[in-house]
Amino acid sequence: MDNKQFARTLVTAALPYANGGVHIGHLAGVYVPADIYVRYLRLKKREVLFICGSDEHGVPVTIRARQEGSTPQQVVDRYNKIIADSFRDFGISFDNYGRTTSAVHRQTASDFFRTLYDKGEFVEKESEQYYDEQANTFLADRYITGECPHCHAEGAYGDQCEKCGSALSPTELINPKSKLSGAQPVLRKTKHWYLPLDRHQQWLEPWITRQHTEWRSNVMGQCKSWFDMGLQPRAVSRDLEWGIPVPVEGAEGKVLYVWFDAPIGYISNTKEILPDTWETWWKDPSTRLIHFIGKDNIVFHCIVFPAMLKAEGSYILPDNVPANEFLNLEDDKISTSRNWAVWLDEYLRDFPGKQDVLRYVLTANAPETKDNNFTWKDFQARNNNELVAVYGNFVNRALQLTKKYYDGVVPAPGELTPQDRETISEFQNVKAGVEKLLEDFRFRDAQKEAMNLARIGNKYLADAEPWKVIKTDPERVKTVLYLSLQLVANLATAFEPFLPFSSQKLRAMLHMPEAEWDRLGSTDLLPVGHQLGEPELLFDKIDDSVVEAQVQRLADIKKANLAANHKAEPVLPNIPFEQFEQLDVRVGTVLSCEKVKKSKKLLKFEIADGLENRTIVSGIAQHYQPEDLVGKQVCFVANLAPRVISGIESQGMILSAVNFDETLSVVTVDRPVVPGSRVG
Ligand code: B3M
Ligand code: ZN
Repeated sequence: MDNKQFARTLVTAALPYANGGVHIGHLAGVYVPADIYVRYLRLKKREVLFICGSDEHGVPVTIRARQEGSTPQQVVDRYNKIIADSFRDFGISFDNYGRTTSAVHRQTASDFFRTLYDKGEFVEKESEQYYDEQANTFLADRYITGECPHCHAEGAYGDQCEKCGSALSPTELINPKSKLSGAQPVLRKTKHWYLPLDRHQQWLEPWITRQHTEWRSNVMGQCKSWFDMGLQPRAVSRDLEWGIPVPVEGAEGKVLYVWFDAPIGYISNTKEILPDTWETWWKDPSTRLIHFIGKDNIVFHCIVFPAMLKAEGSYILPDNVPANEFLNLEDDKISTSRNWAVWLDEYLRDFPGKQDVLRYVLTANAPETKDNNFTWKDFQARNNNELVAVYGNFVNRALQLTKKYYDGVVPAPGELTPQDRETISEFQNVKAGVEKLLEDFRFRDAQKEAMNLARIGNKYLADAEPWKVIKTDPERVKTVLYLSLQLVANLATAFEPFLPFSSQKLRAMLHMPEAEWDRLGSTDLLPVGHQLGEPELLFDKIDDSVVEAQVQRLADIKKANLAANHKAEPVLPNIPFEQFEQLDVRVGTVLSCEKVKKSKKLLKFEIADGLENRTIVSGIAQHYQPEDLVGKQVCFVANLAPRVISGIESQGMILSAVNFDETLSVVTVDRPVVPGSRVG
């Protein structure tokens, strides 16, 4: 829908679970695009509100608390702060960042449930669910583990097998066990309230598929597949202690399902800062509501929450839900449990002051239409080749030349040449381009379009060559630098939604107090005679060693994960003791060790074996430097029939352990022994 018909825009960003920090996937998928959009609307002087907060209920929080031996409240207090700090550090400019444990939220969510209950919008149903008789509690899906019915892996959860990825329900698990007590859970009857989505399908389906054809194709695709399967009633309560109590008689021990209360958090977090006018933002049809989310939240924002709002009856519905796909890290799915992520607090520790570099790279790689990939090499390349070499370089040249020729004062332009006119017409187009793309939620392309201003500027300077022309036609240089400085000022404005820190720094250098979006494209942002500030570098190069350290950190994590998940090979069939006795394993001291010529893998050993010494050839050259083995005591099979390897007779075999990653480690003894000692 054309957004001009709306008086104001309410933008929400998914409420992150307060059971972990924020990583680049969150930032790229939700918070940076939402922030760009909001900053843009503010620059356009539109009325806008940007709402977010921590999602503090749900089973993951209770699991985390149990693992740590703390309470759910302690967990969410800690992570709420970490998350809020990260967002603030990265310039995510929420008008309110609330919490779903706040008093206003508890009341709002509780009232919302009660309204739907009183209107008869729920269906009450009894069902059988697993109960832990030792812990005296019903078990959330995640609290039940067992054998996966599909791949037969142990340790599958009641909602999902992480080995084969199948979605499960707890009763499908073979040999279910409670994670609380280890006991086998039993099925017990329990009553819950369901939102009958099946009844809502008849208005939801045309509302999305006919009235919102402009929604992104990934969003539309998911909605259609839900409709095709036929919507089913969804339980909105749970048997749990942590959460907002179900406000109905006879509902002791039951709380609102976290996905029922979380989206209401958008409403309560609005109410919190605008207790008198929040209804204008939620109930007036001239308000436009936009939800920024990741793709795993599509069904809740496009189907469940709209059904809740419609059932309540007095709320507006979202006008758009620009959901992103996922960002991978170095070609692997980001995973909190495997620590496969770049955490925002760690990034800032390693790259202080470089928030905008990450914002830039994440937007350039935004997973808008398909999953995308973050790599440290690409991060470095985009910084060095785009931010430094294109944007920073242009700004620096324009400012340095102005300083050198005119003491940093904006010179008066003379007559314009055809080249000047062409440049002006090119950069005047950028405003319309960026705006159209932003209004269509195409942030990557919008940022690229903003970057075009710097490309135009670099080309203009390279063609006009003021550093040469100054000697022959100094008047001409005034025009060239005047226009270049206008381009620089335009860059500061155009990048304001994308790279707020850099724009602010650049405006300070230009002595330009405010960014005026409506004047984007003008050739008089900086008046003649205006005194500029001291030029500084806007961006700086990132060295190879810095990104190599990050790549190494990830390689170490990968290795640790592999080691942690490695399962030993099955043991070979049993052998009788006599057969074992036939094997003669001894300890020998390495007298000398050298590479076998023309072989990559082989080392030749001289081993003191307490008898006549012997030569052994072993395939471990890729795992050891020969000199590091000299003097070591190693174990070897002494009665293996000699074999000729690469022309050398090998009299035995040195024993090595084969690690999970196929690296080899020779078997040595724990304290020195006489060469030739038997191992047994
Ligand atoms: N906390 C899930 C998530 O972070 C959930 C979003 C709630 S938005 C109302 O993916
Ligand atoms: Zn499985």
